[in-house]
Amino acid sequence: MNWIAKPLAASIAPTVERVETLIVDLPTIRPHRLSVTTMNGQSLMLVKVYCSDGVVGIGEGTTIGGLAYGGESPEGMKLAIDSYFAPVMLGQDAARVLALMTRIGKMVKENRFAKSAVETALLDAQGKRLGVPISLLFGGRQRDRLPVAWTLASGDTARDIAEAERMLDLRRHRIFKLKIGLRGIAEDIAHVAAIKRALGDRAAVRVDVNMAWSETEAAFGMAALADAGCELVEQPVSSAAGLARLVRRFSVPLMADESLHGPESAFEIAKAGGADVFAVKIEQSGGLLNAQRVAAIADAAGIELYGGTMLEGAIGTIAAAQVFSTFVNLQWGTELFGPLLLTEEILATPLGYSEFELTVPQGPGLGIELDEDRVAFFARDGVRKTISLAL
Ligand code: MUC
Ligand code: MG
Repeated sequence: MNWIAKPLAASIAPTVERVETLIVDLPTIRPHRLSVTTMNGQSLMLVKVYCSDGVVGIGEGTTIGGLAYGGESPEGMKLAIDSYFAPVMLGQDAARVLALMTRIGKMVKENRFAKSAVETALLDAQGKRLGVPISLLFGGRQRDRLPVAWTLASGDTARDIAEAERMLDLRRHRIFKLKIGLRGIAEDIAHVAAIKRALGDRAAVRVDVNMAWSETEAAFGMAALADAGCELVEQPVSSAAGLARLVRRFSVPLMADESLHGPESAFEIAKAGGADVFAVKIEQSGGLLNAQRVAAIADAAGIELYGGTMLEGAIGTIAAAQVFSTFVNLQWGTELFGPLLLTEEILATPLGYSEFELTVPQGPGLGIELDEDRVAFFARDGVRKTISLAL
């Protein structure tokens, strides 16, 4: 008897037949204020990869406030995929995801967010083809449910406290990340302290400064935040060297976010001992495969892990959840709450948030299904329907 499974014959390998992109604009439940922008809506760049075996994979790319956060925008991703990714993907073996991403990487130097969207679609297709969730393609899950933090970013202390209380009552979140850096430091510290005082031991309070502080401001801020009961400070300054100096000076854990751009930067930060925690994001990493590499570098360097978000909708959120579920260590949980910030559902079955956690779907690929009528309804048709710009 022949015990060796036959490899897929080259002649029947599924190939990429068509790549389609669209932008979907969805409003947010309230203005979301960060130091870099205020979001009133989110634009999802969706990509569909149609394969010769009839399988269709979907992926998503988002940014925060258009170009306010980094070099890519949903519109730019769409343009890059239509003009530069699709031509090198057509006719290629869709099942060899790593090889295809390497091929794309030779033609497209940067564009990590667009790469993440396309890779998600290829992995979704491959999982559907094999009848397994994406997590299984990454070595299998360590966990089926992920703790999910919520970001308080209304800009108003009383409103943030009320929002946190509601989340605790709903048993949806008990870790809160406060967006600070827009106001003066003293005002921000008072805001954090008031929220921590109101929530006490019922919830964890963390902050994200989104690079708004200078190093001297951060030195003052870190000490005051520790006194206020803040347990984690995310990217207070922009420079990686500044972050490394702050790590040495303060005991409150420091998390790298914006300075983390995939495996190479993870390695540089790790070498410099430049962070206590990495906020791993599939888009910032350049895809799920790179996110797993970032996690491996963190593990090797003794850096702890947190599953971050670019406020993706359901597709990007579940793509991240699939790979985060496989991380050996995920000491700080995740913030995969993006779909909950949006007023509209675009899935046939909404995601499962309960008991402070998100359930990672079990179905093939991403394990989710789009409600195509709703997607078509919210698809951008010429002009964008939500505004994200307000300083
Ligand atoms: C960031 O900088 O972490 C994540 C949550 C949120 O509210 O904004 C993002 C981006
Ligand atoms: Mg951040």
